[in-house]
Order: sequence, then structure tokens, then C-alpha cells
Amino acid sequence: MAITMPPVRLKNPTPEEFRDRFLHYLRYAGGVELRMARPDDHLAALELAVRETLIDRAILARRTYDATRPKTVHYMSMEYLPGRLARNNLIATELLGVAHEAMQLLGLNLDTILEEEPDPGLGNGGLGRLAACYLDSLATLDYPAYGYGLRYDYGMFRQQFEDGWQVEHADTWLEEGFRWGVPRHDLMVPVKVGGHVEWVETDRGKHRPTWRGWRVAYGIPHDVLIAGYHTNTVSILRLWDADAASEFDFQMFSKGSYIRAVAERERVEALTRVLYPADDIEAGRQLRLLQEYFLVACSVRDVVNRFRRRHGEAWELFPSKVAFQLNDTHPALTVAELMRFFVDEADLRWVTAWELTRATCAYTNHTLLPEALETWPVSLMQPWIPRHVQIIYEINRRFLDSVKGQLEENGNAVRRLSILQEEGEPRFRMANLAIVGSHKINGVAKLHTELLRTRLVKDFATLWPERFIAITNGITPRRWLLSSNPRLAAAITRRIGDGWVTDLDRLAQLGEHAADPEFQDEFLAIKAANKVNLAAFLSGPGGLRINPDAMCDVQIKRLHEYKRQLLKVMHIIWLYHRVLDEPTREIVPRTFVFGAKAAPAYHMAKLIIRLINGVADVVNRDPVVEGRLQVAFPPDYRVTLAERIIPAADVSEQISTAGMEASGTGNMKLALNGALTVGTLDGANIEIRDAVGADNMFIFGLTADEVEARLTTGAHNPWKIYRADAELAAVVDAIRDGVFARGDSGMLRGVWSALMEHGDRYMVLADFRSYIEVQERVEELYRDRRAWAAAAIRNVSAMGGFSSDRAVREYAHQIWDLEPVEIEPPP
Ligand code: NBG
Repeated sequence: MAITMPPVRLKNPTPEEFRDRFLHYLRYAGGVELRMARPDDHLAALELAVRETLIDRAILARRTYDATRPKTVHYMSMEYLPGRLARNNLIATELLGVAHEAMQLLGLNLDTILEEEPDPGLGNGGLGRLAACYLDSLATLDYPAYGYGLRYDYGMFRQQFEDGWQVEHADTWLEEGFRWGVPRHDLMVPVKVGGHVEWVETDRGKHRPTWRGWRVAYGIPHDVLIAGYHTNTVSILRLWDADAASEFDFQMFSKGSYIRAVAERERVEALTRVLYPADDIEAGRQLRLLQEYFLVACSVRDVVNRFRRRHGEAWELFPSKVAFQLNDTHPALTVAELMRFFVDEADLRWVTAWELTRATCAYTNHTLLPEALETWPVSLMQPWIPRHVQIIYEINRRFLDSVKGQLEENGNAVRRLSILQEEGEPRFRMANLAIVGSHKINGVAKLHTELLRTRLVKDFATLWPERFIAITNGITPRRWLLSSNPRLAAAITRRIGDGWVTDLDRLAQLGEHAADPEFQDEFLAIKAANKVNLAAFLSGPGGLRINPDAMCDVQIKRLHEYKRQLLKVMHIIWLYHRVLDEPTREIVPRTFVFGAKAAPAYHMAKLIIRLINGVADVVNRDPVVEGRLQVAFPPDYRVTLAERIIPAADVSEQISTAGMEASGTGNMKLALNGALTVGTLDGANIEIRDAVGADNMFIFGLTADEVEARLTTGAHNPWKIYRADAELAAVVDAIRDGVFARGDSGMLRGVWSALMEHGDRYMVLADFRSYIEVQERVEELYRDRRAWAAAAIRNVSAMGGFSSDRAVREYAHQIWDLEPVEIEPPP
């Protein structure tokens, strides 16, 4: 008997149908009726009503893919920062208007409901947000794609300030209810851990290493569906949850002791308990290693299962069907796990397995900071993944054999190339493993790739120059303009149509409107309205009264010394001193807005947070500067807060020590929303300058080469700079004397000491004067409102190249060899 598949609906509902869907979920998922429903019930029902559309699309896509079996990319990442999803999914599926009307029919307000949504913080910063932008573009461009990650019970900590200090609280996002993840128990996978390796004789009389005595944990995927904009494709963000699952195994490895068995179960489930904050440099983080392995093992198993379903055992096809992109080194074990699978399970010869693995994997490097490069002690890996340890040794042995003789000054180069770091405790260098196991390695901006090639891993670049490529990061215009800045988006659309949403290069057409006074005025009015919104949000109950007419000067990013929030604060102190010296001086009123979390173990970063709050405390209370200088540091910076701040920004602070910021992506978001960049020649700032022109940007400071020269020749002399600049000295002294620490000169001494006693590694003193000067130019241009507006519009119009659509296409062409597949709706 033929079974015909039910048709999949893809027609969008009418407002009345959407209303009925909403009421259905309210009742049958939430168990309430409209008159007793609370805001979170509304949100839940709304999300489920939208999710229904996404699921229809995902099911349809699955049918298409199972039939056409296209090559698929798998983005492997320990971090994702998708932000709130409801509005973006409504926009992408063209349901925003429908939902709006449907809620009106019920006497509800859609915007109010959407404000209820929590923001999943499954990442630290740019690296995780980039992954989310790429999933948006992959779907919008119809590329078959999975994002693989972990479903942490506790994401990035919630930040509060107590007495100016950062205090971390657990982020209980799952308890607030997360409806977007669809659990797929049918796709549960086993993961082996522990045990040892034995040499076992095969039927053919050979001896081969065999992993024995392992235990099993299970991964349960939760699929978060990310809708492509105006297309039927959805990207699947598959997040693994660790589970001790089956009663059977559970008893097998716990040998009858009930209590021990329950404890064991707890241990397994703790695998995906918490996201590790970045820069948490402390050693021995065994759980983090296991998390990385768990992500890799679950995802590879999932991919292999799908491959088998589609292609049986035709492993030679693997690289033409599967691409893995390693987002930094965190998932570098993918290389070893694929080898283990091919050799141990698929029974392929090492050489064949290696060719398939390398042709499948590619690695993106996101940082040049040596202290951020992952290495794992072999002794830490051995008890958990003994077979992988053995495989990595073998990869390394064969690799080093193959390069001997190929490189000039053999000895040292080989030592640097080795995956094994032998000085001190033996460790595996994950970047080396990722590079050796990949056919392409990319940096995230031009300068970054150059420094990767010439400094960080120069021996690899000499060996395989063709494998190193630059793909500059990008951001999705759907979230970072269309959804978060509706006023500006509408104004742009009125001028040039809405094609820019999926073809950001069209923004270039705005260039001709930059000189149009009418558009300038409109632009300024939009900025002003966005600032009023932000001011209202920041003012909050008991909060600061923000002057909405002031220039809005923004630095929002992870707190790190190389990003130099300290330099920004020193500028504020300098300005403050100026006004105190001459209270009647005319200055452009400014509101400084910070957003930043410090890794909990990063002491200096926390001191800098205390300093910012200390400066805010002094400046915001001082009647002398009232309405002219204000410092706002709303706690708990995250995607949702970025979406509020960016549309209101006039000035974008991108002031990292040159050579240290791989790319930056906040720089792109702010420029796209018409903020003017104050920046060093670092990361993607350089490419932004090339696009918008030096006249429409404020470049200052040392170049990467100059920084390098100062650091390596010892030419940097903090005291000399201090003595030569009385205003700078006053700023430094104020920090030392505790002016911003309620007179306690000990509290922030560490900040002073990093500058004056520990060599000022981040060149804050060296760049101070140049920064002050460029800020004076900012003020000057800002006074000419029309000229400012023109420059801001030119910024917007030049941002086409920074779309994540462009970036994803480059990955598809240059790395993945991936073709789009359109999902046709059923007849
Ligand atoms: C960050 C860099 C940023 C870059 C993002 C995305 C890490 C390790 N790196 O400059 O610091 O924009 O990655 O590529 O988080």
C-alpha cells in the first residue's frame, strides 16, 4: 500500500488564522485561556505559533535534501549568541505584520510581548555572535547548513554592579522557558569516554589499537531553527544536551550501586552545565576539555549517521558532501575524531582517512593573542580520550616526517610546527592540530591574516602558503539594521528600495543622498529619536537622567586590556579635568556609553570596570559638568542591549592596540547605523577606512608595526611619556590617588601599576595624546551638524562589503565548495 506524505503547508496564515494558532498554543501548550494569561504565556504562545512555520519549512527542506543529497556545511562552535529570535523570525517569514494584526485582534500589543523574550547568552562575544550572523546568512542564501553547539544550562553570567564592582550571577535562561529548541530524542547519539587502548589481533592476523573499557554518555540534540529572510530555507542550530539516558547503560557502568549510579548520572549531565567565560586562563579545566570533546563527538556522529543514510559506506564521497568549519580551536578535536571514525569504525587505511579528513575540515583563527591559544596537557586528555591522544601523536609523527628537509633552519621550525609542545609538561597545541588537519585556514580580516602568516604561525604559512586565506568578518543587515533600527531602515528603503536587505552593496546608492540636506535632516532626526529611546531605557527607575541631545559616544565589547576601555576612560577624565579647570568652556555635551563583561577570573578587567563606574559616579554627580558629561554603564551587556545602543550611537570607539584585535564586528554594526568610527589601524577598521574613506573616520595611534617595534626593542618608556605630558600625568595621578575610588588610593592601584610599573603593554600612554587630538576633531565635526550627517550617511552607504552574506559566500566559494539549494514549496 502506497503511503502518500501529507502536504506541508507553506502558505502564510492570515491574521485571523494566526490569532487562532496563538489561542491554540495558549490553551494547549500553556494550559490557560486568554483572560487569565500572563505576559510570559503570551510570549510562549506567540513563539510556538511562529515556530510552527519554521518547523514546516525545516521538514520541507529535509525532504528536498534527502532527495537531492547536497553538500552541507557544519559550523562547529562552542559559542552562539543568537539574541532574541521572535522578531527576526517574524520578519524573515513575512509574519511580522500578520502577528501584529493578530495580537491587535486580541487587544494585545506585539511589541510588548516581544520585550518578554530572554536572550540566550551561549557565548562570550564576537566569536559567538559571528556564528549567529553566519547562520542567518546561510539560511538567507539557501546554503544547506547546520550549526553545532552545546546547550549550556547556564550561559554567560548575568552581570550586576555592586558598589561599582562586577558581580556575577547565574544565567538561568532555560528556566525562563526557551521554546525555540525542538528536542530531537530520535537523533540521540552515544559518546564514548574513558578506558584505555589495547593492541588487538584482527582476523587478518594484524594487530590494531582498540579502544576498550569506555563508558557512554549521550547527546540529545535540540534544534533551534533560524529562518532565512524571504526564503524557505532554515538553518538548523543543533545544540547538544548531555544525558546519561538509558537505564540499561546506566546500570552497566555503575555496577549496581544505586547512589553511585545517580552520582555518575549527575556527572555526565554536568557536561553541558555551564559556558566557560573567555580569558579564564587558569589551567586544569578538565570539564572544558570534555565539553569540547562532547561537542565534536556528538556532531561527528550525527553527520556520519546522516551520511550513511544518504550514501551508505561510500566514504570516498565524504568531502564532496560534508564540510566542517572549526570556529577557533575549540572544536579542533574534530580532526582526531574523524580519523578515529574512519580508521577504527569505517576500517579505512590511515592515508585514505587522512585525505578525507583534511579535505573536509577548515579552521578559522580568531585571535593573535598568544595567551589565548589553546593547549591541552596530554595527561589531562589521556584518561578520557586515550585513543584520540594516540591518534594525535600519530598525526604529528607523520606530519613531522613529511616536513623534515622541506624547511630551511630545520631544528627550530620543526619544533614550532609540532603539535606536541615538549617544553615543560607535554601539551598538544590545538592550533597546530587544526592547521595540520585543515585544507584551508582563514583569518578574519586582512591585517589579521597577514599577521597570522608572518608572525603567529609563519612556519606553517611558509610550508603551505596556498592554504592561508583572509575572509573578513561580516554582520547580518537583517538583525543589525532592519530589525534593530526600523526608523533608519525605513528611511533607506524610501530612498533606494528594500533590495539592500539581501544585497547590502546597494547601500552605495545612498552615497548620492549624503549631500542632500533633506536626507541629512531626516538622518539626524532619526538619530535623535533613537537617542531619546536609549535615554529612556538608561534612565530607568532611579537611574541616570540622560541628556538625549548629547553626543552619544559608545564603547561596547568584552572587557579586555587590549581593547583599551582604559584609554576611553582616560579621555573622559581628561575632558572632566578640562571643564573643572575652566567651567565656562564650551564643549559638545557627550554621553559615554559602555557595555562590557569581564571574565570572572580576569582581575585587571574587573579593576577597569570598577574604574569606569568610579568615574561615572564622580562625573554624573558633579554639577559643574551636569548635562555636558555623562557616563552610562548599563550592566549585563548582551545582544539585546547592543540592539538598543547601536541605533543611537554617534561615535563608535574601536581603539584596540594595533595588531591585537583580529577583526571586530561591533565596528561594522555601528558604522552601518551611521556612527563615525574613532579607531586605530587594527582588524577590520582598516578595511572600514578603505571603504568609507579616511575623511569620514577618525584614525589615530600607533600602527601594528610600530607597536611591535616598541614592544620588542624596549623603546616604550611610560615614565618618559608621563613626564612630557602634564595633562596625561594629571589623569594618571588621579587614578593613582583614588579620585575615582572614593579616595582609596589602594583600590585601583593595579591599574596605575600596569601602566607605570609593568611597561604599559597595551600602549595606552603611547596613544593617549593622539587619541585626545583625534577626539578634538570629532568634537569639531560634530558641531557642524550637516557635515556630520553627511559623513555618517557616507558610512552607512559604504558598509555593503561588511554583510555576512558576502562573508558566507566567500566561505562557500573559497573553502566549502558549497552550492545553494532552493527549497521549492510543494505544488
Ligand atoms: C574574536 C576577536 C574579534 C573578532 C571575533 C570574530 C575571539 C577569540 N576572537 O576581533 O577578538 O571580531 O573573534 O571573529 O573571541
